[in-house]
Amino acid sequence: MKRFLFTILTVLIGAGIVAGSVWFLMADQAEPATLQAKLDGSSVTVDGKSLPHATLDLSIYPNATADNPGPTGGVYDFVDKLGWPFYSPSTSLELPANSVITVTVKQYDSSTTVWNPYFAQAHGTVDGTMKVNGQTKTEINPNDVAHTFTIHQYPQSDQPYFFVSVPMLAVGNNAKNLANGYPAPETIEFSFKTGAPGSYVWNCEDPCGNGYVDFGGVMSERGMMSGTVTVV
Ligand SMILES: [Cu+2]
Repeated sequence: MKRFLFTILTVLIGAGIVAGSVWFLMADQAEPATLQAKLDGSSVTVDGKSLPHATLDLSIYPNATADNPGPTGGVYDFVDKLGWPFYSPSTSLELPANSVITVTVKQYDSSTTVWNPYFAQAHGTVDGTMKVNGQTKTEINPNDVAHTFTIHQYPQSDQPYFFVSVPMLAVGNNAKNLANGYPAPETIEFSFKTGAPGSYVWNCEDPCGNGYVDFGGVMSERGMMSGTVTVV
């Protein structure tokens, strides 16, 4: 009888830990407000098809400051949020379907060498290129990557294939901060085509977090280095 009670107690404690973790992680993963790409009225011809054009502006900051507090909610509200990089103004992105999207990123962070040189190349963009400070390129040096912007499927998905990955050029490690508390940014611009409506995710593939091979922490944190892409 004693052993039976002990077993029941152990199972109940286990269930409590699982339930508590789910609650904790769901609270952490609150989705930031949606940022919509703006249709600008023009159209772009890709593969012989004329498609509507939309733009999306993002920034990547190396850390929050008093004037730029970054995302709220999530684990970094009560750990050391000030020391970690984040995409801004949101990581929840909404894109029009069957359109060409031009994303412009102002990148203010220094480099952490990307583990896999594949993620130092542009993939899934129009013509396979990106513009880095106005220059057309297909790749950058893996040592000069600060972050990546990588859109992909959920595993086991029957939605239209969608994969875009672009490396974000780092500012120099000795770059001086300006009055706003950040160095002058690098500008990365890239365009890609959306297909039919669907729900996707994106994340950074550069080891800018902590934990296992620096892929923990902010790397999986909504509002920082991971988010959603909804094609509508
Ligand atoms: Cu990153």
